Amino acid sequence: MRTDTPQPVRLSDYRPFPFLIETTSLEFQLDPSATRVKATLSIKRSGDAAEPLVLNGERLKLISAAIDGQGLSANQYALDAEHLTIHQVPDAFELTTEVEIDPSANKALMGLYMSGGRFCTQCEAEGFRTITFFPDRPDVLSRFTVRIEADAAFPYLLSNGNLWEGGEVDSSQPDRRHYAVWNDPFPKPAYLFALVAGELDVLEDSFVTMSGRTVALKVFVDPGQAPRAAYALDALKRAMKWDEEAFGREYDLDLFMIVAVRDFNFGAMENKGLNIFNSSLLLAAPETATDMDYERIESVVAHEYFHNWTGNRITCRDWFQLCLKEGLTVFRDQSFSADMRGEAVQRIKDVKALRARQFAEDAGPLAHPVRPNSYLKIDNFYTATIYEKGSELIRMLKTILGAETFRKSLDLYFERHDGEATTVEAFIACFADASGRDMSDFFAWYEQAGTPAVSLAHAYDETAKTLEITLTQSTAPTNGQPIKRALPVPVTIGLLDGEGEVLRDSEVVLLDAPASTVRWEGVERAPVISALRGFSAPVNLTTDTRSVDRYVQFAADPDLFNRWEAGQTVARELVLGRAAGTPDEVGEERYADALGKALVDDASDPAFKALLLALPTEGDLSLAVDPVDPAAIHAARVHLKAVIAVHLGDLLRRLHGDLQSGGEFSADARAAGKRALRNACCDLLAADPHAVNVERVVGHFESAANMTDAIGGLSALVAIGGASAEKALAAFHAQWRHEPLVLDKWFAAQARDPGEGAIGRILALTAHPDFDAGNPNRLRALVQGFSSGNPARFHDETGAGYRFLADQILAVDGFNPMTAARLVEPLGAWRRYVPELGALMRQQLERIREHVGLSKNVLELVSRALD
Ligand code: TYR
Repeated sequence: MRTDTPQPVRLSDYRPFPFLIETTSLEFQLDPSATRVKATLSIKRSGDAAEPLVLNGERLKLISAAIDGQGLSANQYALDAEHLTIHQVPDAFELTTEVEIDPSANKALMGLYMSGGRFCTQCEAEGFRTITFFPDRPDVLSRFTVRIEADAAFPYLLSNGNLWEGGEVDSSQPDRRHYAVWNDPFPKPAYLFALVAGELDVLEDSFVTMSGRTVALKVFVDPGQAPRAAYALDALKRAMKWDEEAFGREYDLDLFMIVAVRDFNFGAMENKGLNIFNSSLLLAAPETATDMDYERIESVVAHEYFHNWTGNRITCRDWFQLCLKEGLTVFRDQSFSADMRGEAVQRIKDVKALRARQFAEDAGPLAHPVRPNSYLKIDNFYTATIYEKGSELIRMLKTILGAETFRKSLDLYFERHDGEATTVEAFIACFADASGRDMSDFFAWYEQAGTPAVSLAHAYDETAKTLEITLTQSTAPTNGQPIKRALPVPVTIGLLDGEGEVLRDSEVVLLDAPASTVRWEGVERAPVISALRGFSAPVNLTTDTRSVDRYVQFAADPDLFNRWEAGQTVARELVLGRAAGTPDEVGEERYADALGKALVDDASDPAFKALLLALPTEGDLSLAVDPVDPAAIHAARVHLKAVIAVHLGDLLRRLHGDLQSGGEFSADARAAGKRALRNACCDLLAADPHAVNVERVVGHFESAANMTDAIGGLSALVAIGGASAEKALAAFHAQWRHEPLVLDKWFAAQARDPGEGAIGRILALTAHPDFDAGNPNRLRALVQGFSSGNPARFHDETGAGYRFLADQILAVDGFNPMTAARLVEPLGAWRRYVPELGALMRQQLERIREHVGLSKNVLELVSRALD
């Protein structure tokens, strides 16, 4: 058993930092293995006179420290593994420290590290403390000036803000050291600091803001990759324009830079004026990137840019307020994507992701509120709950208050808190003040974990023409929160008749009690109730809708989200029924039939049809049963796919043929929608793998003119298995072995192989010369691709899948705890599985917990999972 129990950080312990750091001047002497960082901080006391100065600092070699130029003697300060404490300091002074760090040894990818021979940084949440001694907390804002010096092997020297000066240090010296000085006029917390140095190519453009200022835009990428940055740059310009129009937000510096790096723990980072991206979310060319990549690039470029206001200009007082910037910014990027790509399709995709990641999290031991109140490692709280559920809360505010008041409230927020580090309370107060409504009930959404279950029952009185709708809600207990309150749940409802004609347009019903009944008069015919339109609240809804009425909705609901949802609900019932031993063959045929009709509806868009064709994922299905038997779900789902493939074979093949596009590639939503539909057809045809279909799938792969089709074909072949899959995988590897981003896809496709014996093949891939656990993209492609994308094999009855995951977590934890911790979740769900599997999952969690030298990151998650 471990004896050292790390202490949690609690929201209730928040105290302001007792000093102001008015300016911060950093001087970097870059060297891959011995970088020197000199920091000069001008400090003023703002708190109690007795307070010592306590700075964060980890893995730093202290060279010297001085106050107002006077070197500190050993008895004036104390140094431990995490802090530098200076006991007595004046009320106003200048502190200078010099430290040495080793970026090349930094495999945790936090702080200053090397990626592809270049220097780069990641400071959110607590990476800055591995660069220099500093109050590394988001409520300490300072004006930064950064001088970077390096030798000629690092031609670009970048940091936040505007470039002040640069040039050669001493041209007579043979190493030709050069330097650059950057100044960021906006006070910022240390987590927004960034530095990049190295050889890069740049793609440039400019943007004229709404007040007529010209902003230079630069995207930096690995040499030779500049053409692949064009789409990101275009997305950036669209995002800048959109934020002006939708939220009145204008960019504030003369320069905006983005840098792409290959080694990055997360997706991207909003450092002021210098965003740093995982290259997988920036580089795109038709041959190498799928439409999904394009879509994500567009949304992440927008997300990081939008942070300039929601995150940078207004930041978080402490990390418990993380959703203040992340939930809001996800909402903003989702709204942007909806405007770029179509509202309904975007909403469906966002809800699918929400259910897959957030609902799963909320249903397990790792459930936590959107605003948590304690943590061991804040890195563990970059979760779907903070991000995706956080965004849903903002969306509900808009639904409840209406678009106009919503905008007014945000205007007030920007005006009131610009330049501050603030809280969720202050944010919600803006909505209360702008609307004149009491928003205190709404706050419970931030404090309460778990997905509410809402149920709807109705009674229609044919003679009185009245309809009564009764809504009830309850939220199951979660870890540490046994008792739950009723939340204000906006339920958007519209009515159709049995022919699919509109009886009533949408209306928002606010359910803000455990139960409530609304009565609608003058309902002329027996209604089909279309509730929770647009997924108006992040809840699990069950209704008393009859199966026939679901088909009415599936064919005719004007709310496209609910049209899609009706189909998913039918499919879910069919799969789960079969998995439970009560197959409904007539129902399966009927569903296939209805899908066939939806496919030939000329009025609907191909992207939407592609979504209709995709069955609920195994993860989604597993959320609807207790306990989960993954093998039964897998088999039942495969069966329903096969029924559809057989029933609609001719139609699918015809569509697949008709949708083939020659001509030039376009990344736009229309063209992507057609490719999505064609790939959905290919995916279904693979579920009925007779010779004609297999040949078609092989043809799809071999004739692919873009990565979307190539991956669509490859995945379908892997699902079929056998010789054609082997051949395709070999060909794909041979073609793309020098393209890391594409090779990630090759690993991911195999990780999702549902075939017998897949675990052995996946294990073997960890020894493949191209596998590199040190690179988070490659690691996730294989390991997360397997644990989250391949439930049939992950839940192998021998427990081999669980063992594999635990081995990977332990191996990676040795050098990159943050990324290791992000792999834990699939095991965390052990309680929801059939007991034989649950016990095996639990065993692996226990094995991880007992591991000597385990990081706090992983320890926190496995302990919570076992609680
Ligand atoms: N703030 C980043 C975002 O835009 C996410 C992030 C967080 C990136 C922590 C890296 C990191 O280490 O969502």
